[in-house]
Amino acid sequence: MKTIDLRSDTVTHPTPAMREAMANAAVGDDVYHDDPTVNQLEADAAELLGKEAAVFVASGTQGNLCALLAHCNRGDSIIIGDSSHIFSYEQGGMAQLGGILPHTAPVQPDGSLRICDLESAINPDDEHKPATRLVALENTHNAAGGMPLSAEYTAEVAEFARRNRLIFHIDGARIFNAAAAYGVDVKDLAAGADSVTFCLSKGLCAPAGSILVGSQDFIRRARRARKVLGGSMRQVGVLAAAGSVALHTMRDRLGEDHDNAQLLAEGLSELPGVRIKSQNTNFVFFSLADEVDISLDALLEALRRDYDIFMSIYSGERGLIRLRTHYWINRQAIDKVVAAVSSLLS
Ligand code: TLP
Repeated sequence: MKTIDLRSDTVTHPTPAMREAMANAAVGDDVYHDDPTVNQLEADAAELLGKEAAVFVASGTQGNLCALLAHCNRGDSIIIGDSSHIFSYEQGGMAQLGGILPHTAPVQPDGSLRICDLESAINPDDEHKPATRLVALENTHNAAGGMPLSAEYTAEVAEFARRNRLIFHIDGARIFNAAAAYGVDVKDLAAGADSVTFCLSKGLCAPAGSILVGSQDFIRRARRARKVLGGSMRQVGVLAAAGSVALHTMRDRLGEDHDNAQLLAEGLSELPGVRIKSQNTNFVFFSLADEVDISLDALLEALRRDYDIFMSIYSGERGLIRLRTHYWINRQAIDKVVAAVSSLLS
């Protein structure tokens, strides 16, 4: 990728090793459980997260929706962060397709939900009220700026869920970034959760695919949900092969993306006119000072036109530019970005 694309880590292309694995993948009909490459990926993913079973799904959105459809009945309520991806960016699939009601709790600046807010979001056992069935966290938290949640905090939420007989789901689209940030085994971040979705695309660079993990019985129901969503694919080992390379070779390098995000934030922070709002894991958010006489749109357009650098305006808050580092952004790219922004602002 010669373009420097910082809009998201979803833009990552597969690596040469992934393309080779895809070309050579053994395949079969996955609806019959006959695809050896998918079966191996699912077994490896379940093991890695410390759960009984796993199912390969098309996307993070599909993984989260399969989880909610498998865990909840129509009319159930779930407790979810008010800026969570599931609530804000998945078209309300839980309500559209599952008849599930979200009850939001405020996401704190560190990406957490306060236990007191979770307690007060539980409906009483009252025939007027939807039954509260589940609580969900997001790790790392996208809208909070890539904030990683710790194993200690996750354990507290797991304990809250157990105490209140609630199911606990984690949208762990970037859970390996959280594991890298805390230097812990991802199992520690998944412990206590009944289900976790994570993405093989994004920072791990697979061209597509996510995994949902949980108990055998839950995964059997999630497979049914995947089927009704039209997400059961056939010789999908060609995608799972890339996913396997992602799972086995791309996790341990995520710290480099975090270091590069830090370098990027440091470089940009030295430019007059740039205000860094936050830098966590592989995310950087920045805005322009009032005295700068170029608009955000004009800056982004000039970066694209003159330097082949792509950034995006963050839709969750006015005036913020959102950057994500990933495998295809190296240190030279960081230097080029800082130099380009510097020359456009001077
Ligand atoms: N997030 C995308 C966009 O949809 C906003 C991005 O560029 O960050 N959970 C989290 C926390 C996510 O950030 C995303 C994708 C998903 C789930 C959904 O994953 P996909 O795109 O595979 O459906």
